[in-house]
Amino acid sequence: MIVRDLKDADQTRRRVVSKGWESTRLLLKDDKMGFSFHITTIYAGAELPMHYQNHLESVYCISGEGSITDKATGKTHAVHPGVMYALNENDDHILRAKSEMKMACVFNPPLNGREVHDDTGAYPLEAEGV
Ligand code: 9YT
Repeated sequence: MIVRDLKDADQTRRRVVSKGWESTRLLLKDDKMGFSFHITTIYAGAELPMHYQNHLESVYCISGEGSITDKATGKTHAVHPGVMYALNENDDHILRAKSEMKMACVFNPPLNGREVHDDTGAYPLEAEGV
């Protein structure tokens, strides 16, 4: 069994800080679960174009308010506590945070640990571990 406390993980290299967001990666590839699991904070006012071409991601909003735009359809969906979205088609999207948002995120395949977005909004398949 694996048990980790977010407060402890926040003090380690599991916490990755980037432009407009930070994410603490509670489960990673090394844990051999077949997915990674993260608690992500999107800072208030952030507008994040993302396109995970190498990963499927699902996201559950724990707190905060914002929106997600599906670039393929142009449709914008409200994101608030209780809303889940799944990028089941590696969807190109823009996430906007009206207020700070806390999100629980799952990635398949799992992240290694230190991934941040490249110029296309994707994460590479091979990145440094924690
Ligand atoms: C919600 C979202 O995709 N934010 C970007 C960070 C990502 N979830 C991560 O690396 O944990």
